Amino acid sequence: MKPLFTLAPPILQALRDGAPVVALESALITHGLPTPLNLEVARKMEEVVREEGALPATIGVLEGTIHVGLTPPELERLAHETAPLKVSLRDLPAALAHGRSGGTTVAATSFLAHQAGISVFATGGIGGIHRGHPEDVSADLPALSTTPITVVCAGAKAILDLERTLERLETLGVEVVGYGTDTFPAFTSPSSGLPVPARADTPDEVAAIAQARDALGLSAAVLVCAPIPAEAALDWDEANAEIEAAVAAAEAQGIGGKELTPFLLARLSTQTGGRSLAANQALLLNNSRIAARIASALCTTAQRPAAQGEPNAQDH
Ligand code: PSU
Ligand code: MN
Repeated sequence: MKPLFTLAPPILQALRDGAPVVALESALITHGLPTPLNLEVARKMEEVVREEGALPATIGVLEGTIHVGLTPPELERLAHETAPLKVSLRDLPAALAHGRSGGTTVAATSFLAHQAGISVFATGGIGGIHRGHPEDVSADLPALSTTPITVVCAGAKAILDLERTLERLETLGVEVVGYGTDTFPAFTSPSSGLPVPARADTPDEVAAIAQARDALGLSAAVLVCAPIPAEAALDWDEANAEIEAAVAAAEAQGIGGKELTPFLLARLSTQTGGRSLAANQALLLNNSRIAARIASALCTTAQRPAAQGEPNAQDH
């Protein structure tokens, strides 16, 4: 019988050795980016993590088996899959039972990375509450509130209602940390102008926040929000106008549910002549680099003797 879950041997070894590992998601490979850019970017993200001295573990589902740490041929298979599923948390059981293949969203990847013992995860932009459809709330949000992991992103995707999304993150107890910024980044633009509750300027500062969360036994993610590098960014007002047009097109075509996010991303790319796609790629690589540095900082500080003998909230 095929296993439900496999952990690549080098990842297992790194985790045993206390070496830095960064989880990467695969819904952006199957549903976020067009072929052949999807495979190219997935490989580049892994490369960037390696450059920073950490091990990448791209997570996905192949023929009913969860892979934590897809091998290069497995990554290629997933990227070339003809009708891949977009696998969020609720989709996992049926995907496994039916032997399906698919890319895991932020919700599913966070859960699986945490199960595997990986503490840091990089993505592009998290899901959230859709513009004009406050009832369409990404499963990413509740998943982040119950998964004690560190997620590095460029905020929530700009196609969303960022204000409502930020509010909901507060309700859910997710620590939102601006990385070198005091405002919530807007995915392909550096700032939404909305203030964030906390700020960190170095990987060590993020590591300290994650460790304090763990010491308290809190269950929610630390969401590290890094602005897209300026040279690749879209102007926020211009991006907003394009997003409004894309949202109107989705409305006119009756697109909703799990198809909405991929539709909006693809539509924006067409509208901006590929500029939103280039920006998406730049922020993914930037987030991967930052995640690797945070994973390394967590490994270094985890060995600090000061951590020993401290009270653990879970023991009381
Ligand atoms: N980041 C990107 N591109 C993407 C995504 C993130 O740069 O396509 C994916 C993530 O997997 C996220 C999903 O979980 O979009 C959100 O989809 P939805 O809004 O349907 O929850
Ligand atoms: Mn949705």
